[in-house]
Amino acid sequence: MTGNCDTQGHDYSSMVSSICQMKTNYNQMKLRYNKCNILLASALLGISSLANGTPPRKQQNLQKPNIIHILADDVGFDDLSCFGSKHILSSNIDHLAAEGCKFTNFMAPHATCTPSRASLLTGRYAPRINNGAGVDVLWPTSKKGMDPKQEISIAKLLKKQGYTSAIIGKWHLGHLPQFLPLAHGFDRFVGIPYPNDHGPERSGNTGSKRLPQIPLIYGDSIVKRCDNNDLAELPALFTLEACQFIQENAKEGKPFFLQLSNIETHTPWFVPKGFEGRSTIGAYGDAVMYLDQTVGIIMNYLKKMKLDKNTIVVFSSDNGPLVHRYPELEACYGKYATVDQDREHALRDGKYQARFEGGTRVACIVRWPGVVKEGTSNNELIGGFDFFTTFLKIAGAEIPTDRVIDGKDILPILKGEEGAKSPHEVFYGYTGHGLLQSVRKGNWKLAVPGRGHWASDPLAEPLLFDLSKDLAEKKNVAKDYPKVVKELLDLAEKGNNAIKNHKPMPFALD
Ligand SMILES: [Ca+2]
Repeated sequence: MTGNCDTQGHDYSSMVSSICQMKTNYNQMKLRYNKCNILLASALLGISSLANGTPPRKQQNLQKPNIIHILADDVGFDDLSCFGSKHILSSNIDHLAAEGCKFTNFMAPHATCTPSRASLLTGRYAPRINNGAGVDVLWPTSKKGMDPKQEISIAKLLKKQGYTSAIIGKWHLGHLPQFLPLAHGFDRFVGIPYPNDHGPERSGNTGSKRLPQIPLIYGDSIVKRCDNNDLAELPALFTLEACQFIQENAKEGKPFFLQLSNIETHTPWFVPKGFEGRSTIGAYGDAVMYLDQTVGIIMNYLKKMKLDKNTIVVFSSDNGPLVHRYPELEACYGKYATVDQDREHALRDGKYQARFEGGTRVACIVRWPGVVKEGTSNNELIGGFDFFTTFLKIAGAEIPTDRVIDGKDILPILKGEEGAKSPHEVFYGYTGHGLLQSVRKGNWKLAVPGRGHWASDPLAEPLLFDLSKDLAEKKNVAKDYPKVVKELLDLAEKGNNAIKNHKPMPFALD
């Protein structure tokens, strides 16, 4: 890289400094525990060569583009300046958007980490996972996970096309070895198995403070238990590891798939000292800006490696933002988990519920030079699981036919082809275990009555919103359109039956 700058020319000396400090920390850890594997050592020692941006030695197969999905955690739809934030300047992500396309009608597709990530990797609504058992938020005490014997991950399918795959960052699909990424066909995993707020400070659902310190895992081995200072440094480490992975594949001339699931902006919003107070809206804003900086470094590195033209880069969040104050979290982490409820959002509600748009509609950007038109915006409804099918088709891989795959090929939409329409006439808002909370058809959105789940209260009567006029879902028009309510309630029943009977969703296209 030229100096310590990101794609916008901003200085990131503090991040380099924090990486160097991390190198020291981890060398000390290595001495203490002698558990550090070769990968860790090579990644840390490779800082200087990474900084030089060594170009690839072998020509990559241009028919097989690399794929990088930068998966943010709990970032709000409008908490990026390119998506309308007036409080958070995300200049590197904005730059990514300027070089690609913004998708303004993108569904995560679930409202919490575990089901959303399961869906991304399998192309299926999460309630279908594990033969219909579904997956919901997992804890360090959980014995369950996404079962590789029952699910086929994108990594496993891309491998047959010559791809090397890595997940770097948060996993959250089961922390026991039989559920970790290597068991799902990933060649590399560097990260934490569950969220950064599932450490000993957290009482959570366990009713005690007996949770262990967050483990940092390489492959399937725990190399370190993270304290709060370590957690603040993890995004830098993950960025470094991502660059290392890119570099190694570039040297080999192999196509790669990288899911960089950095932990920002999941609570606690710890950042290195250089980032404290960088935003004007507190710890959450600082965390978004830290995330933004890591995106800039990745993009700058790709360009220096001359890989950016043959790499699809997707940026999205796994679910909506934390919008309600949680006394339990505040008690654990203070200002690093205290939500500013006065801040207005474009969408109603947020993380934990699929009833309103704020839980599942998130910012999404795709950059692919020569294919995705620069500086464009698209409002067709697409879902996170569509990337599963689309990436596989681009790579020339087979889509599994022995199970229902909900994800559709959205390449025509990515290309901005004239007349390219959403492949989802109906879209469902499910919890990970199959509680249906909403149904969308076109601009009609029905909040389905039923019991509450996490942040959502029980709902006695259906609510209907016209998203074309009321994106914030403030005006319930159910009484004005009883036929629409009935149609969507019928679709809700059909959707539930489709999930229950392992069938495609209503109106799903082949
Ligand atoms: Ca999340």
